[in-house]
Amino acid sequence: MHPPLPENVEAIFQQVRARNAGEDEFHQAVREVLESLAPVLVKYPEFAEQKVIERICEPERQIIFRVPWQDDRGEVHINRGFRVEFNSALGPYKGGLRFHPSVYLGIVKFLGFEQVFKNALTGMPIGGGKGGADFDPKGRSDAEIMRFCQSFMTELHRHLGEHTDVPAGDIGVGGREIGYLFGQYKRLTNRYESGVLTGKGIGWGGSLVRREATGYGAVFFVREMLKVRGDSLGGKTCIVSGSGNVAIYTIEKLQELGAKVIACSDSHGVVVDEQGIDVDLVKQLKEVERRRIADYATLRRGARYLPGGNLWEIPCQVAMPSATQNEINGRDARTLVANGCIAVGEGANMPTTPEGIRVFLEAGIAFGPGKAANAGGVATSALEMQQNASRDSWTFEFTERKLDAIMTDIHASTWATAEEFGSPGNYVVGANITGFIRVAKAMLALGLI
Ligand code: NDP
Ligand code: 2IT
Repeated sequence: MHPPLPENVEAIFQQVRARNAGEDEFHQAVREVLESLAPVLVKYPEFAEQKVIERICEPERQIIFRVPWQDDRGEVHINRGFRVEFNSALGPYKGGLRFHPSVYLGIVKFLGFEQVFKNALTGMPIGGGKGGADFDPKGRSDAEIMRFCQSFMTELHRHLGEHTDVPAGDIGVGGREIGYLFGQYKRLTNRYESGVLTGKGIGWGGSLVRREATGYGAVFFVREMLKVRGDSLGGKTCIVSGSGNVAIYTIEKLQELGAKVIACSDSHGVVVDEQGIDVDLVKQLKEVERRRIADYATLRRGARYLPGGNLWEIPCQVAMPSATQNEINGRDARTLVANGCIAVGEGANMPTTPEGIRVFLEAGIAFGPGKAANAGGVATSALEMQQNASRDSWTFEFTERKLDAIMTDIHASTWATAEEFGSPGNYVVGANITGFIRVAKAMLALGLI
């Protein structure tokens, strides 16, 4: 099913599999990068001689810890917390925290591994890491969320620092959780160390545009992919999976650029609104009232709710998966292509299965992999760190222009690398190789690390 790897790289992959048994998502993320690397090892034989691939696949440090907390009725719960500090060749470990019941070491490691190359692609001085907990925030009160965050940070704080490891949000972790986490870090350390977390609120060290950045950035990346094809987003019919942070600001920017978004979703079902999704209503439901997307259809005339529906069966020209990993399989990809989809931009991390990616690439549609397309979130986190370091705060317009320039640059460099290494138009190869070379060169320059 997978294309073969060169013999020496296959041996490395088998070793990674054996050393990290049962971590399927991590294996999947590693395999995808290794499949891109054959021409890199020809140009840079020192990477193989110095075992850079083996080193990059082994996290620098993995922290697993107990998170005990009490719910509002006084019942005790125990969750498992993680922080995988993957690679610090380019800067402090940087990457989000995910609170979701599916979280285990394999998920955190796949996310951390991808983060290393994504962060390198931004051109900013940030290494890669990821963390989280198998905690389910659904249905929990503010007080329960606060107690969980405080307990989580009570252990994690000793591993963090503005020059060491700088977490941010991911699934289940947004502005509210970052506030509780930052407050506890501040109490434990007696330091107002703004740069230790990003995604903070405006008024206490946060950056304008960070909330919007992943979604806006993903749309800028798709705009660039269409531009090289002599096309634009104007008038395009789009679908966006999820209805969380990334999905909401993807919808908002698509609409600003003249596209029509007719559907979005959550883990329970799909909402279809042929007039175009009312993004302010989605914000009110999800960001303020924390309700399900099903309620959208009861509040908006003409909208339909499909419980358990498959979003990818809705015909569109542009699809932006923005919910979770492996949400588009081979069959979904074939359906999208058959229905006329010409561009896919991954707002989520690894939302397309390897078979799905092959379908898109073979069909010749514009496919923007998450490492490149969703890098705007972490890039704007790095802009937040810059503002914290200089005790400055920039305007929305200035910060958005910087984000746009970074995404345009990531598009240009992944495009150029794909061409240089013999896979023109293939942004998967372009992103994997560009990120890998930047990290590998720094690792070699820093000695045997
Ligand atoms: P949110 O928690 O804000 O939203 C997640 C959305 O995805 C919700 O609509 C949720 O539905 C849905 N979802 C989550 N898990 C599943 C699942 N297992 N099956 C189906 N639907 C699911 O998270 P974000 O928007 O921040 O993150 C979305 C994706 O973007 C993730 O892959 C994340 O790693 C990636 N990402 C996030 C960045 C950021 O800055 N936040 C940056 C770069 C990438 P429900 O409410 O029903 O669970
Ligand atoms: O996957 C990601 O890039 C994120 N969740 C954002 C990480 C960050 O540090 O802003």
